[in-house]
Amino acid sequence: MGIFYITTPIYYVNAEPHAGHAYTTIAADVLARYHRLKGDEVFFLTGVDEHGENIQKVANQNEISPQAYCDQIAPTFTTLWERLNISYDIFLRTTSELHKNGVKKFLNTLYETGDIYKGKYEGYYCRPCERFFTEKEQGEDKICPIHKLRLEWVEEDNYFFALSKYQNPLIKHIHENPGFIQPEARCNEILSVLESGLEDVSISRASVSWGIPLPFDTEHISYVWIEALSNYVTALGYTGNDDRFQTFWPANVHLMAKDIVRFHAIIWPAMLMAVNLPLPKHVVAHGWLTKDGEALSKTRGIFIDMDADIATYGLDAFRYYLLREFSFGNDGDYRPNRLHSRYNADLGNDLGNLLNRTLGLVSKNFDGIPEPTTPENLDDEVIQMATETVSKVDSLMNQLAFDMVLEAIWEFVRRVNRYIHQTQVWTLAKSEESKGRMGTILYNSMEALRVIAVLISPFMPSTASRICRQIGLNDSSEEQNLNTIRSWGGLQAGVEIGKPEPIFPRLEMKERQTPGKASSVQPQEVEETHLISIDDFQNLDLRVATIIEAEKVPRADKLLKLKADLGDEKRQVIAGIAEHYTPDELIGKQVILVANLQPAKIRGIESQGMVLAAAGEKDLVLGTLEKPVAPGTKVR
Ligand code: ME8
Repeated sequence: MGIFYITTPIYYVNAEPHAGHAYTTIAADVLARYHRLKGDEVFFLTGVDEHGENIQKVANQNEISPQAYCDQIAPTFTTLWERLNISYDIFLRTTSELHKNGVKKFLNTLYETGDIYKGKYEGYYCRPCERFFTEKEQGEDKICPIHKLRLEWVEEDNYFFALSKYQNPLIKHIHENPGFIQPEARCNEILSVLESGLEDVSISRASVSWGIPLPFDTEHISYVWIEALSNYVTALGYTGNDDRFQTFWPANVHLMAKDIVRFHAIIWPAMLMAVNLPLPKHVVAHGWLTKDGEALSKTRGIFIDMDADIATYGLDAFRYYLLREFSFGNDGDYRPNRLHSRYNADLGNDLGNLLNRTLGLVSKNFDGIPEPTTPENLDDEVIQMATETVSKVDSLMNQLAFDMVLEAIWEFVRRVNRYIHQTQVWTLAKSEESKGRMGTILYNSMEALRVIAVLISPFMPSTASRICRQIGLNDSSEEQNLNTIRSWGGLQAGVEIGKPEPIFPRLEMKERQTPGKASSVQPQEVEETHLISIDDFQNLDLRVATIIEAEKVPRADKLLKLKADLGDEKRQVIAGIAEHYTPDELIGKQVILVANLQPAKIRGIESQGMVLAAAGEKDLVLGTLEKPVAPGTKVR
């Protein structure tokens, strides 16, 4: 059993939380839940950053005291986290005594190291960022790149932290600890900042009154960032010998978006080095969640309507979409129509149907969970894939590759659906003899569902519980864990199954559901559920494309970047075929391209379509044409 301490940033309370905050917090929740499943002792910290000039200003605008203002806003965060089923262990408020006492202790320790000195600060300052910009960062026009506001010239008597002294120790630490800053692009960014030289940072503000006074000079208020960063230790009751602190420090993962990685990967580690504390193991920055390609902004009315989408698709589908759709380190554009497609395809068609058809057949033909008989090759394949999937998920989870974790689980879901199809299990009820075989296949399908339920439980906790109840694990998914799914046969034959009910009823695009209403939709006939209409098929724009260029995508073993000629236009396509084709052998090949697929960014590169291939368990063969035709020809 290991220890796992995970943190989100503590969010500013100058406005209510939005989907960007939800994205980080859901990702942290998934990790916390996954480590609990592994049997680790987990501590999951989130909270709010309540001090500083910006909060003071909003409170003034609202004509209330900053404390009263914070007391009003902080609960909007906890309410949202409850709605999003966030399993945090502590919600830290920086106005709490726990934090204030910890900060005093931390700053005194820092002061005693001799790395703090008093000086005058003159520089360009961004008020919303609450920070000075170094000369290199200011640029010629002196505009803050985040807030697009002109930087102000500010002169102050401040206390400074001798950050510059830590330039080389930080570079050394990064080189000696691969994976300290993730992903690699962010690590390189930090290294280049470090290599171009560090300036000392001011750690107090003379002109701000809403904050924690410096313990060694109470005339000065601690700079909000310095105070906020220390929340990661104050939340553990930092006193140097507190039990929780001893158990959980150093943090395993500090999670955030790329906007604040410099604070976490430079200033915070330097502060820790100064006071002689171990550094966090990983500082992980995910990408930016955008809407229609634009940054979320309340003032500009660019927001993600979480309430509407959760009401329509349910919380678990929303959580699934956020982590399945985007590659974690990259920016991701939130698109309700993609959520809709994933809901119907991945959740309804793949997972929901697997559960429905399995349980439908069990309840129609058996009293409770059927007894398995001697396995055949096909059964062994499924059982082996279950074990492989558990290992694959573990390794991808350690890389925080959430999208790939879910893809690996869904490869298994689709494999089990294919198993049901290959064995034509629904035809086996005819005779007593074939019914034995039917029982084995259905038992295995239920076992597969048990494995799937446990693996998805960090992402979709309520869905996992519902599946567990339906497959006869009376209680919930809670008694299951990563160990229980490492061996096959956890379900007891003869046990009564729960009431089969659809978990993701199909939704039409315009249909907005209210919570609770969803389950009133009836499941379709089990054997018909994989059929599509001719209209569905005609929605696909399939075209012949000639590959005119092909090259490997750097640092992506499976991906090739193709340029395809469609007659009157050229398309760039990222295809997961690098393990099966070399770039050279592709030139001149004619393939079939899904031409009206929404463009997507794969590893940061735009892909404008998808090539069709036959994908077996091990082989992948491109669909080509029997004889050459004009590029762009429609395939029907
Ligand atoms: O920076 N996409 O607080 P903050 C993805 N108080 N993540 C987003 C996002 C978006 N569009 N918008 C916000 C602060 N986030 C400081 C932190 S920590 C010691 C102090 C998430 O309210 C993301 O995690 O501005 C980002 O790093 C954080 O909110 C910034 O939150």
